Amino acid sequence: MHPSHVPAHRSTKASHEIAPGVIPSRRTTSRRLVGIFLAATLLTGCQPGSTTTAASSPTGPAAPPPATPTPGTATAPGLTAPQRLTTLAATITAAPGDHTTEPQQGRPTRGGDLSMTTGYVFHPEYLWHDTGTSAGLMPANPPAGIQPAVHIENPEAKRRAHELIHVSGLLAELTVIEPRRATMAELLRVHTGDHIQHIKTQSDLRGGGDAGDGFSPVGPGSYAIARLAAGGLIELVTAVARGEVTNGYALTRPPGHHATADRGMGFCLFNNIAVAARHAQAELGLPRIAIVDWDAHHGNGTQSIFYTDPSVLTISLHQAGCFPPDSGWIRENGAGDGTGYAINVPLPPGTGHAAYLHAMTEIVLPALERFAPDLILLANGFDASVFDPMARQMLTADSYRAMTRMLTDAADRLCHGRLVAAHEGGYSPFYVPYCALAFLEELAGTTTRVTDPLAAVVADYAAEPLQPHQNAVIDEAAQLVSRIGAHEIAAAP
Ligand code: 3YP
Ligand code: ZN
Repeated sequence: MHPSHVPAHRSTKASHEIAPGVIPSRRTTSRRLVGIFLAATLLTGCQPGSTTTAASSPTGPAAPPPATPTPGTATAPGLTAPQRLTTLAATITAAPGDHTTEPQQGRPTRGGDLSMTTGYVFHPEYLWHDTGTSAGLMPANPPAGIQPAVHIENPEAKRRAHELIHVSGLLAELTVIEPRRATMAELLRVHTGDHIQHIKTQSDLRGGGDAGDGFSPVGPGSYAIARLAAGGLIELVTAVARGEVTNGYALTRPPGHHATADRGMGFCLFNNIAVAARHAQAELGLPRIAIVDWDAHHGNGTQSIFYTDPSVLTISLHQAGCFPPDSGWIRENGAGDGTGYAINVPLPPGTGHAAYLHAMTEIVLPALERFAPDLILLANGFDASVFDPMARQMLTADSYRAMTRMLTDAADRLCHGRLVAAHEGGYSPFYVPYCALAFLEELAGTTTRVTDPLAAVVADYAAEPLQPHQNAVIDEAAQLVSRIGAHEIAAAP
């Protein structure tokens, strides 16, 4: 991990507090990283450079990093490119298996707080939600030349994320929580009876149907699976409310944040987070709920469900104008009693690490402080990553780690650590797993021996400094923080 990817006020506690006699997990990987770093240089033609160099010099990075190259690989100027690649491949596979399920004894969790536990919800049925074929997302239509392909919202990224969570050894440190199906009464707290019936009807069709907008496939039986997704989040929030776990992550499908009260859209059937929020308010004694949404797309469904409700603060960071069209602008700030309780940060395409951290610091954290939630819910999309095909943002696994730390710190300060994340978007099968692992490691306050294999490749992307046009949006949205609560104060007799 590049040191600059960790906010200044913290460190990766587990990496420097390793008990005597325990092999530091980072050391074995750092040697391999050097090799990967140099391979990236070789493959892309980019010059490696420290983040600070890249960020401060308009002419680009100059000096190579101060790392010591592995003898025989990097410093082999006499070798041809194919020879260097072969040598590199040998380096990165030098220690097979040392990153898998060996227990790492003596690793502290959450600053040594052993009472802190992280819940995890997953179920194979989530992978059985069948989105079928399409032209990525447009319905396939061979006569019209629209060639069928695997739908972009398919199980692969999520299956691989779950497998990495297992193989890394992290799963063994989590409290696994079994999902159940949300009941009709629970869904009705958020959705209309007509919408629920529509999903059921579509789900009963032999070939499946659509949730509402023509982009949101309902596979055969997906009604039951969508209820298992919403119910999984309900079970997780319940465990957090009861203090059985401190925080948690529900790696669910189908996603939820675009679904409105009466319509599915953007691959979403039921709004899982909204259903969990209403359950927490109605049954768990958690009246004030903040929903942070860092999926690359606007959390329009969640926003619309709570738009006039001051008991639920929604904050969405997303790529401006990406999806839904014409949605998620700064001027959408809540209405009626909910005025001030919807916050949007429409970030320009190309926004990366520095700007997202700045938005977290300038908007999300102060908004949370001001709102003082009893529970923080997170619509956790990994489609703002640099490798995602459905958006054009530039986050890395370490960006998600750093942003997660900011949220766990806020949750610790404000609401006994209660932070519950629901999986949303994220479509890179090869990168989502590393983002999810970094996120979940940070949530659990630990690290595994598995590190982002692409970290060196993306180090320079992530080093992109905060740019003026990004800063302008963040500055403007930051003005909204003081509007939280201002409406009631103005309306008071
Ligand atoms: C839904 C249809 C076109 C864009 C797509 C976005 C899905 C998503 O990841 N939302 O968060
Ligand atoms: Zn998304």
